Amino acid sequence: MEDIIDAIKEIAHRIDEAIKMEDLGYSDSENSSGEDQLKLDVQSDIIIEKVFAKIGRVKDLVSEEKEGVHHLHDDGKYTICYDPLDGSSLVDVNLSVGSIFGIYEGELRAENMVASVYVIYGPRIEMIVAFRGSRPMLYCTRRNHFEEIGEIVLNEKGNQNAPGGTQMNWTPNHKKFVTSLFDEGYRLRYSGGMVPDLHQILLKGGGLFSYPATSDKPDGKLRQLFEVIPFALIYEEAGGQAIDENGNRLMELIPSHPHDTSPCFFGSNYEIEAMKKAYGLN
Ligand code: FDP
Repeated sequence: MEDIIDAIKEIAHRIDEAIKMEDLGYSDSENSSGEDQLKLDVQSDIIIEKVFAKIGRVKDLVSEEKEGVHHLHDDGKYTICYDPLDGSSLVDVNLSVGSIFGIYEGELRAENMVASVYVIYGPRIEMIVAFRGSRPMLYCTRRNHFEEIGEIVLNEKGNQNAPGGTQMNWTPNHKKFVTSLFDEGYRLRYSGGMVPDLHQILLKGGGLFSYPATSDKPDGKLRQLFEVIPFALIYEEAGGQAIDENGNRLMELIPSHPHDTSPCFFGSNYEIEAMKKAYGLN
């Protein structure tokens, strides 16, 4: 797996350079979810494809920006599902964005994910790597090299609340629950980028990120393979929980289409238990 992690480090440097040097405007195309693509989305996708093409153990690639599977190596072992530039609507206002990678062995379902990695492009590049069964590890770049910083462990309870989706489309029950956390003293921390928002909660010890079912998006917005399942592994391995609105573990998801979405709740134990209670799940 070291070759794949090294490849992601190379990708991170190249995408970071593209963010800093290249045109931030829109391309003429849409991705497979019907969203306008930035030139940077397309370019990041090409960077990733080129770097993984050199790694024999990568069998297939599935990109959030494209329909279908891109086959690389017949005798490869892993399928990598990735979102090349998550939160790309934040690029033009110069907020942090990220890349997310889910590494699967076998069929594309959560239980077959063996490792998950995300990169955050902020003032510095940082990366979190999680292998199934061990604590996620934080890496930061210094002088252009990734240095291992340490394991990430969530506290039992945090103080941050990152509630996604448009409030007028929330259910009354969800609204009540989000308000109840603020009434307990939770602080609003929501940039609109899944990577920086979940990263902040992980590094500051805990809290809740939610993207619920809404009246306009009954299946949520965030994609299972590229966003939801990779973060579910990281949150569980950090000692937290990741569930859907019925209380099912997101690590049990079986996507029926690569671009399926799911409502999702990621957090430390206290907030997830509070959510289950508010949703009448226990
Ligand atoms: P974006 O549309 O900018 O790509 O991946 C989708 C995403 O960003 C997430 O990064 C982010 O958490 C979410 O959408 C934000 O959606 P809302 O604006 O609906 O809260």
